[in-house]
Amino acid sequence: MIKKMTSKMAIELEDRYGAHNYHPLPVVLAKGQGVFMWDVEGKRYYDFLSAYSAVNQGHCHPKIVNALVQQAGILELTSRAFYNDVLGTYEKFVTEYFGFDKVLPMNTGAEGDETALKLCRKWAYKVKGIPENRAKIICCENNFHGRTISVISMSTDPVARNEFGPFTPGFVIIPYNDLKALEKALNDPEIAGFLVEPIQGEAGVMVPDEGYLKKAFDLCKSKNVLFIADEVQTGIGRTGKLLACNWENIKPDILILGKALSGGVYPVSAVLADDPVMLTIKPGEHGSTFGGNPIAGKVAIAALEVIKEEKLAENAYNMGLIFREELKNINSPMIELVRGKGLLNAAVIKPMNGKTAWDVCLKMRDNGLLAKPTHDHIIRFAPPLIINEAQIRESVEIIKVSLKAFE
Ligand code: IF1
Repeated sequence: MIKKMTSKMAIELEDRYGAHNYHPLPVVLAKGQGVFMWDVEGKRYYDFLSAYSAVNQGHCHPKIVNALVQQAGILELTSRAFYNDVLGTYEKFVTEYFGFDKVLPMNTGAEGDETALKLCRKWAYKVKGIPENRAKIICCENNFHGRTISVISMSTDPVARNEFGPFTPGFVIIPYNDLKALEKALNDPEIAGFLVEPIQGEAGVMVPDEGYLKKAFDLCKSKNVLFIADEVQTGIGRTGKLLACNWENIKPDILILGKALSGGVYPVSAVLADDPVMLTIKPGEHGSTFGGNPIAGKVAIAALEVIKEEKLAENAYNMGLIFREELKNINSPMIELVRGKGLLNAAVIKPMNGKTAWDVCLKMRDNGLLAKPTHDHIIRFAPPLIINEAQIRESVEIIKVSLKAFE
């Protein structure tokens, strides 16, 4: 007889057999639907993490799940050694959707970032004329672009990088939201690209000054440097526009997407660029076994259609306004600051009576809402973009009651 899984059993199993590279909030989830998740004991929670913004369209969206199930029973994977009858349709769809000439399909965000770095270097040598092996890419302090060796070579977070060296050379790190620093760094003729998150997620939802991205873009253009936007977390409606770059009307030279490109149903990432950049990579120079597979194509088309059909960027914008206002209205002494854009939000928590952001998250869990602290004192609030006003208000009530418990 198989014993029914309990939270305790599931946690013990992960602890015993899984690598200890995570420290999850103690809650064991067994089901998701829309803005909710349920644990193995059947308790319901508002999901205010959305799998780090992958589940923008809501859990188990029927249209996206259906695309996955249908295609899985027809043709799952061919590799790119052959053509398949979905990829071209998806490539046409996604490039028209975002307004680029070409797409290079990958699977995870980190792979998308790696792809963008390679593309930028190729362009540097073939088009810009930087001497081979000399190209440099500017990135920002407190960035988060993933976990691979080259990506963590850009990191300034000791936890992400320490004892993983030696690192990939060729990165110049400048402060985020600092145009003077960018201008100075751009004076080096061997700079090929500037990689930036339009809002820094892992850093604690750091929203740059208005105009920063546009001015940074213009500075890059004046020096023939590629502006590379990592919208893995900020893209696909999350900040109240389809892309966070849309807030400042800029079209990056290279755009990296992941997470919600599949609605969280399947690992799908994409790198978009126009021909002068994208066509610098030739057959055999880059790829992936799974990138561009038929399931990913069908899933991504469905996930992107849902964003438009359900007007999720607009909803994220409207619900974000209400959420931030209501959160500020709580007037809790533990909330030092509320910031964000659309439904990518964070509260800076001031510890009280020895209770930290972690304790607040445990209390919110007990009261039926899941969120995760970052950097000890920040809590991210990022529900699926399908959330409605009544649900926002109920969620804020849960947050309020949870904070009051510590006063
Ligand atoms: C983890 C953070 C979020 C990303 C941006 C690329 C990637 C990510 C802007 C890589 C990934 C994740 C990964 C996740 C935690 C998470 C995260 F807290 F670390 F910063 F979302 F806020 N670019 N972000 O945010 O994408 O390879 O993971 O598909 O557990 O590491 P990936």
